Amino acid sequence: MTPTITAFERSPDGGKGLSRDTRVRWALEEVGQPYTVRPVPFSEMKQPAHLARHPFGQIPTYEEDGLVLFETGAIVLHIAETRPGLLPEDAGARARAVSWIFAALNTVEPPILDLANARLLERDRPWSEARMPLVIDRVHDRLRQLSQRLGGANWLDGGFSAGDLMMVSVLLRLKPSGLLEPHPNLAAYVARGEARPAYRRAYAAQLPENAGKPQTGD
Ligand code: GTB
Repeated sequence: MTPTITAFERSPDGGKGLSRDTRVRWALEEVGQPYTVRPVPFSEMKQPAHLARHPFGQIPTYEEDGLVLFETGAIVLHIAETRPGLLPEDAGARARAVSWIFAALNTVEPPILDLANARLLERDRPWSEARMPLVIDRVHDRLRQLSQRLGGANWLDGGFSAGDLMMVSVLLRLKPSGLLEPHPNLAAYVARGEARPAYRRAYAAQLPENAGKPQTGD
């Protein structure tokens, strides 16, 4: 059965590819899996039909043969485990790729989200200006560590994997801020991810003008 994912009916980023359905689309494109999209209007996100798919009323979700998943980490891992192309064959390398998925979501993404919240939601608070340098420093601390580990390699651990897909997806959120620029190997890493044909297809598919068109997955 063709999987169905949910996405914002109208993404607040206007099609910049920053909503989390993009990483799921990207994973599906990498493994050549066609999919359909169920757009969810804001008015329906916290209604029972969508809460049955996602307990927190968010996007994306993933449905296939009666299986309903939420959380992009779980969804991308499921896609990678059920189709070839996103995880290495070797058991150790596979486990390390999974570590990078978790690292992207649990270690690198939180300070990036904190920065987004500080800029978007907390700007008017009296303490906002004083806190901002701390928030930015925490992002740079993680970027420095990641940059050191990546060094001159193309990908985090051998060939491109679901770990890179998740890490690049997380770092993409920083692109408009310019915070990647002091870490040139990370900026190049993100650009390598964006240049992948599967990413290009995922990006094109999430553009508002392509909503509702069939997604081929190849
Ligand atoms: N941990 C979950 C996951 O990884 O799946 C987080 C899912 C999540 O935050 N979903 C967001 C959502 O549904 C959309 S992607 N929000 C609605 C709600 O919580 O009610 C986050 C997002 C939103 C907007 C932008 N943007 O405009 O740039 C970027 C990212």
